[in-house]
Amino acid sequence: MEFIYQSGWGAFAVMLLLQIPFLVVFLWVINHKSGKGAGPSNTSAATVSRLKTGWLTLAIALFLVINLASIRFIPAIYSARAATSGVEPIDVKVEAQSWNYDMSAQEFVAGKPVRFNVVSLDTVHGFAVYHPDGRVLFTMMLVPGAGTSSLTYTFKDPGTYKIRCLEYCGMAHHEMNDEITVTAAAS
Ligand SMILES: [Cu+2]
Repeated sequence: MEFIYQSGWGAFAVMLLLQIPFLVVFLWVINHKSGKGAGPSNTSAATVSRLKTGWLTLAIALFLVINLASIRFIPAIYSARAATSGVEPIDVKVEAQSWNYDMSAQEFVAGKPVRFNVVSLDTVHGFAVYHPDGRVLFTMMLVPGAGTSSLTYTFKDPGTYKIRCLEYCGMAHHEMNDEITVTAAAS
């Protein structure tokens, strides 16, 4: 059971379990409730059936292509890939506490995987890392008592990365931020 709560694949499996019954009902309805009579339309049942199969195939193909093409952007997936790339990640300990972060290191080198081991000491906090251009690279939700969450990330670009809490955590939540610096890899 722990697998379901503690890994990205667990969440993925639960999502599939929720979607499969929905898909079965959806397919049953469109197969039983449509194309029974021509109704106001003059299109023959055979043509409707052909069109329906075509559209469904297209929709399923699009669904698969978009999902497979975007799977590498899922944090659990790129974290797992970075963790298994063979390069030993640099471990960083992060303690989140209202309303700041205590980090064991804040300077990293581009291209080297960094494993953030993050824990909340008091209430629910977030740990979101922003690229220098403003994009959110990833965010972690930290639940007190749930232990340490780890995510491995490999920074590509040198620069100053902002860290912000994205879980409302009280009066000074808006001031809960920090920075890390990524320097270019020595060539
Ligand atoms: Cu916060």
